Order: sequence, then C-alpha cells, then structure tokens
Amino acid sequence: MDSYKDFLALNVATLAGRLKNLAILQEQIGIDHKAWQVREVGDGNLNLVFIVEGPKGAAVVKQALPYVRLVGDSWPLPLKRSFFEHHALTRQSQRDLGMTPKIFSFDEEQAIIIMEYLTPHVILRRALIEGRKIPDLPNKLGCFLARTLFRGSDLCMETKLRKADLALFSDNVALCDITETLVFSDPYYDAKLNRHTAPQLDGIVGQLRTDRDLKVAAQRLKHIFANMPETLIHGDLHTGSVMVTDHDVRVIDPEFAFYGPMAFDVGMLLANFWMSYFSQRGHEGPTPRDSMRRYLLKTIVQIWNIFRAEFSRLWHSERTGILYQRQLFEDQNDALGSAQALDQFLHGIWVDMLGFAGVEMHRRILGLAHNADFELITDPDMRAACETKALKLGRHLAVNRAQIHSMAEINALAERLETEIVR
Ligand code: SR1
Ligand code: MG
Repeated sequence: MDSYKDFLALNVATLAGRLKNLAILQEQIGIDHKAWQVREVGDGNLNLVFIVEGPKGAAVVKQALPYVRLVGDSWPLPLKRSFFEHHALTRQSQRDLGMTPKIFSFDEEQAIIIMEYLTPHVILRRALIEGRKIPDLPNKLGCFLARTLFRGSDLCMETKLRKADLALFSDNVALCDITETLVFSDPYYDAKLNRHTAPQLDGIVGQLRTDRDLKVAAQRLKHIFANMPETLIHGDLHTGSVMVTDHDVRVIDPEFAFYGPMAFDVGMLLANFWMSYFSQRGHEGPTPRDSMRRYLLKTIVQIWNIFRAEFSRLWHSERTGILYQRQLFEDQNDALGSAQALDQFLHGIWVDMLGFAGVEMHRRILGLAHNADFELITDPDMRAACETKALKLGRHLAVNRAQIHSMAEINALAERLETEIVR
C-alpha cells in the first residue's frame, strides 16, 4: 500500500483555509475566503465532493480518499485515481468539446481536482427516477461515445502517442480491479460484499449462480475487459456519471479510465437506461409512466443509432491511424472494403456491448454497488419485481448476445418482461 504521509482529507471547516491562496479559486469564488460557503455533496461510492460558493461564483472541489468511501478504510484505494481522472477529463474535453466540466486545477499530492460547478444540472439518474425526459440526450451521449472511443484508438491516434498513453493509464490497476471483481465475478457467487433484496430474490439469485452458461459468458466478458486495450474508455459510464439540464449534458467522473474495449462504455450506459426502464413501475404512483417507459426504450435505440452514425462519420473522415488504412481501401477505389471493415468493427462492438450491459444489470442488483433506481423503491416486493425483470434481460443479453440482431428484438423482450412479471 502506498503511504500518503502528506495527504490530508479536506472537510467543510478546513477547505477555505487550506485553498484560500489558490489564484484560480480567488478568481472564481472571490478573494475573501471568509465569505466562501462550503458544502460537502458527494454521494458517490469513492470520493469527497465539495461545492464552494462566494460573492463571485462557485467551483467544485473533488478529493479522492485513500480508501473506498462506501466501505471504509478496510478497503484501501490509491489516491492516484485522481491523476487518472484528471488526465481522462483532459483527453475527453479535446475529443468531444463541451461535454465535460472545465478543469481549473489539479493537485496530485492532495488528490484534488478543482472544476466547474455545473448548475442547475442534476445527475441524470435522479432526473430519470423523477420521470424527466431530457432533450437532446441521445445525440449528446451517442456522439460522446463515438468521439471519445474512436479518437482514443489506433483508428485515429498516432500509434506512438496512443502507446505512450496506454502505458500512462496502465497503472490504474486498483480501479480496474474493482470492476473486474464487482462486475464480472462477485454477482455469480456468494461473495462477501454482495447483497440483494431478500428473501424475494433468493430463488433467482440461486438460479443465476448455478447458471453455467451465464458464468462462462461473464468470464469471457471479463477476459475481453481486461485484455482488450482498444481505446481510452471512461470506465464507469452509468447514468450517475452524467449531469443534465434541459439544455445541456455533461459527462463526469472518469476515474476508472483505462485502455479497454470500446463496447464497455456503450454497454454500461445502455444497461443503466434499461434498469431505469424496469424501475419506473416502482416510482410511478397513481399515474402510470407509460410515456416515460416508451421514452427510455426509444432513447436506448437512439443512442445506439447515433453512436453508429457518428462512429461511421469518423471512420470516413478521421481514420488516420494504423488500423484499416485508407491505402488498402479508399485509395484503391475500394470503398466497399472500407464499408465491410466498418460493419465488422461495429458488429463486434454490438455483440460485446450487449454482454457488458447484461452483467452491469446483474451487478447493480446482486453485488456491492447498487443503484438508486431500484434502491429508492421502498416496497421490497415491488423492488424485487422490478429487479427480477432486469436480471432476466441481463441474463439474456450476456448469454445470447451473439444471436441478438436488433434493438427492436431486445426492447420487445423488455416490454414483455415489464408487463408479464407482476409482483
Ligand atoms: C467500490 S466502488 C463501487 C462502484 O462505484 C463506482 O461508481 C463504480 O461503479 C464501482 O463499481
Ligand atoms: Mg463515479
């Protein structure tokens, strides 16, 4: 374990005194630090997040802790994740302009990133739980996926730079280990930190843990996750990592970033929309949320379609890397060859993305890190009914992903599960 002898966690009482001399904060918030108002707002699993407000404006101060906040100091975690988050934000901000918060400063030793305070933004997951429909969301998210994944890969980057970057991010081992453990393995055996809605889900949990095809599929997906350094991925792109207003969409929190498979970001994101879909029944009250449910399924289709379209546009306009060189295709008047290669590339992402979506749904219901979509459903029978639907869809996606041909097919199954399983 690294030793952090000079590291000191911030708190509401000490923050202004400790950061008062930072020119960037004086500029953003005001020179008189005694007038700064500090709130701790972090509700994530890992870090401290403060909002600092003053006469001139506001900023967000995010600090990593040397352990997993959700679990406590029995689970140490390197502060260096803050370094990876900072570097990932820098790259994402260049690859898709305006889609990440502006970074004001980074202090590696104290693991502090100071960034733009996004207001009146809310976490997308919360907005969806409230039944809010966000304009332009599929376009923003579909393009973000395509641009960051394409532009960080050997399809586009100079390979020397990409390899140097791969080396830089290869040290994000502890955060990869969290995903490798919590997403791909823990849900499928009686792991220590697991929990689920009991006793309602006991039966299906037993079935999933003895489902040989599912366990093999999950391990194959783990193999791909750990051994396919295709591009710089966000690594934790769920609806809690997106902030929205009716006019803006931003992606935050890329501390899990590393060189991994493109399909992981796509699958994790879409899984969280499918979970939102299945959780709506638990939040709807007397007015059914049929229109919200239709919106969520349509959003999934649109994100995928926009991702494909933007990725294809980049394939034709920015394919400057060592892969699928133009000399072999377009420059020989072989546009069909380029189209064939693109189809094959996108098909690979499609198949793996479905698998990643499946295991993400499972881990949010069976593992350590649950999501508010289901957790905020107070009636355990209702929660379990919603969770059962997601578990079943997740199993289908993980196991049968190579035989699934369209979003329409998946969404038809989602609708069947949604209406057939009553509590
Ligand atoms: C111990 S960390 C649990 C989860 O929180 C993060 O947001 C990641 O999703 C991780 O798997
Ligand atoms: Mg996070």
